[in-house]
Amino acid sequence: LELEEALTTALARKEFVLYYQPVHDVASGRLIGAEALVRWQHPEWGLVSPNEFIPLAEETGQIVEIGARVASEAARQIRAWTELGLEPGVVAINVSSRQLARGHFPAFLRSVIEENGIEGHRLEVELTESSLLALGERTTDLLREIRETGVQLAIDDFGTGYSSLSYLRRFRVDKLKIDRSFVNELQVDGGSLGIVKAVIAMGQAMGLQVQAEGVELDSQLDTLARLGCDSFQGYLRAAPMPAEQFQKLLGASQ
Ligand code: G
Ligand code: G
Ligand code: MN
Ligand code: NA
Repeated sequence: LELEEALTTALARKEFVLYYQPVHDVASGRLIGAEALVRWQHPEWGLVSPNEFIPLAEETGQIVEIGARVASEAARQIRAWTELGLEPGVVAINVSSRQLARGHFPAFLRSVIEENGIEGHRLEVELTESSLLALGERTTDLLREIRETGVQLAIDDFGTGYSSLSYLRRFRVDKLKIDRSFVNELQVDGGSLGIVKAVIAMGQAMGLQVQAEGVELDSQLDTLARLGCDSFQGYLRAAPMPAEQFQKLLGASQ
């Protein structure tokens, strides 16, 4: 209850900020975008990780308001960078099933895009396999309506949930993000190599982009390059960083 009240206060005081983790093209190494990750800048507790408050916010429903702030802020930032003559690429945001289930998420996205005057394809929405399943019958329509806004769709943590081939055919998405647990074990466990190989091959066969998460080692990146993975993020290149720092990277890369 205390944390719930603290989150309400945090919303009122606008204490949520976005960090950006750079996303790079595997083949060329070029910077092609970022994943926006929320943090809570608490006046006494300092920077609070989303792991500490997203689960509760999902339970209380506060995730809807937090998620709305995240989407608006990402769009505002894309606009600001574009106006500075920078090319931010595609910025991904994480969206919980509760956010999707409530109200009119596609219409909300559309208004965010229009109010900030950005192109829809500048934004990417990351959904997990479990949120897709949680929505049941409504998923197909919701995904179609999201794609109609021009926003790209990615399946986050791919491979950790119910990774079914039939839903990949049914639900049209643009990208699969290979969960970092598989990338992490690439060099130690033959099983993970097989999974990563299979996901990349499947993505290619279905015309989907494949992005690896949590790349920490050169050897992991080498393997991903050899297998034809499209893009990656991870500590090897950069951890999530404040907007100003990402802006410097954008400036330096162009
Ligand atoms: O950013 P970090 O590095 O600590 O993220 C921890 C977890 O919090 C991840 O699973 C990530 O998907 C989730 N997360 C980060 N930002 C958001 C957000 O804006 N909305 C939702 N729903 N989850 C987020
Ligand atoms: O669940 P999701 O994939 O949205 O969350 C991404 C999480 O992974 C964030 O907590 C982010 O800080 C973290 N992360 C990003 N790159 C790396 C990495 O190279 N190694 C590890 N261990 N975590 C990472
Ligand atoms: Mn994510
Ligand atoms: Na992930």
